[in-house]
Amino acid sequence: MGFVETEIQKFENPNCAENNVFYQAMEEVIYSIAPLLESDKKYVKYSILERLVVPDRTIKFKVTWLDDNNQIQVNTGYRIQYNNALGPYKGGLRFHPSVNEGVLKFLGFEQILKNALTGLPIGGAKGGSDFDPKGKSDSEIMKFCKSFIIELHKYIGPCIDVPAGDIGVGSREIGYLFGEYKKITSRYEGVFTGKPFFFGGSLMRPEATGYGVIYFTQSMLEMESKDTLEGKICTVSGAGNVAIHAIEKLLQIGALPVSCSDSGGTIYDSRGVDLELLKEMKFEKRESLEKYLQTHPEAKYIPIEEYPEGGHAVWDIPCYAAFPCATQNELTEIDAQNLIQNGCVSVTEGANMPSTPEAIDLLQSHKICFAPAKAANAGGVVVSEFEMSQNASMSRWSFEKVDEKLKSTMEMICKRVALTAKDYGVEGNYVDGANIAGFKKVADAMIAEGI
Ligand code: NDP
Ligand code: 2IT
Repeated sequence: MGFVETEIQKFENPNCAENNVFYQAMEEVIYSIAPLLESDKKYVKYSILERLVVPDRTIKFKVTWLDDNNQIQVNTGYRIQYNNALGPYKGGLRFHPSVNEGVLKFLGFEQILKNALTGLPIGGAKGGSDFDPKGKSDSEIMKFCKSFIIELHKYIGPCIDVPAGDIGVGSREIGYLFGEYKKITSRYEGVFTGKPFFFGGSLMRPEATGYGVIYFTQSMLEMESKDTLEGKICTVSGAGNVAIHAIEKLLQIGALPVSCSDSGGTIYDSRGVDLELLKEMKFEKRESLEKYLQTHPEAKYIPIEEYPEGGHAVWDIPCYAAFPCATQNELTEIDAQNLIQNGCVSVTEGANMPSTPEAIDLLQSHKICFAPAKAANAGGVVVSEFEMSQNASMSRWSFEKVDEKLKSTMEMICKRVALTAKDYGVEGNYVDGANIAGFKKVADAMIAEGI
């Protein structure tokens, strides 16, 4: 048995299916960092991997709330405080029926390395609930958020753990969470990021992840001597915060984003996605994408069940660059095959772990530029840290200042990842570069801090 297999075996528990996504994330990292662990024995000596894969603590709690029919509802809430070697625990909250401990462990583990790559003083965490916000009234969302924070407030604080948004959690939810935190603690402090601007949020936090994804891709294409995105057809999946702002930035730089998708299906609009309509449908009315056809009957809508199982319609559209921005494992080997056949040149992960390991292997073996999530979607947490800085110093930065700092940080991450890959003999492999660079940073801090 080789070194990597031995390491992986230490952590696997085949009896726990919930943990599959966590093992997927962990295995990728172990494969990537094997050359580092073999060349520098201090990481094995200090048992860094064993210490990194186990969260510092997992907080699990009951959330009871009253729906609009006066029925009591019960959900489960979680916060996984994974590692704070580099700074306070930091990471989003996800509200989605698929949330369980395994999903949050994968997201929290990825967040440690992502946050390390930014070079900013932030540790890694993730949290959320199996609560489904879909179809809930505003008052139900508020009641759920308030009940959630009544329990979670005990464990968070500006120097302890600073939650933010993720799937199902945007500025509306952060507003309700913050409002209740303030009531319980009487403290007006930067304990959440992604707050609405008028009470302490940073300008550009809503746009940050999507814009950062495009800044990263521009930088990667330049480093790999490929054509720019200008004038190129791009495909985007998802129709939430990340996808919509990636589409917005693509339009601003003169690219042609032709798709978006939600949990019901995919829109293909060959003349370019109607951004204003999309924002209205998703941010204001929270409607299904099917309704896009009412305004643009010439566009195509492909319901999820009409596409052959194992693949996704959005990756069957010919494009120069693809941007999976919805959820984990939404780009499979079949999808990768379609992208390659259609001449795709680059894939950038906007969502967390949207590509399966088989898809990544196939794309990389065909020399497609592949930007992994923990590097490419770090823009969100980068501007979250800018929000923490602004809150701590009671200052407000201009949109231009945040945008400029975001762009330069994404370029810095891209260069760091590419150079690390080169240093470890895997030039062009941004997955290995990101894993090694992120791991090294947090591991060196853990060694310096002792056990
Ligand atoms: P949103 O809730 O704003 O949007 C999520 C989008 O993905 C929606 O269009 C949703 O469809 C779709 N979606 C969610 N789950 C599924 C599913 N199982 N199948 C198909 N479609 C699905 O979330 P975000 O845009 O914030 O997050 C998207 C991804 O980006 C996630 O992986 C998240 O972890 C990651 N991310 C987010 C950051 C942020 O700052 N928000 C930062 C870094 C990464 P529907 O509308 O039908 O629910
Ligand atoms: O996955 C992520 O990086 C996020 N959801 C954002 C985390 C944050 O703290 O802004």
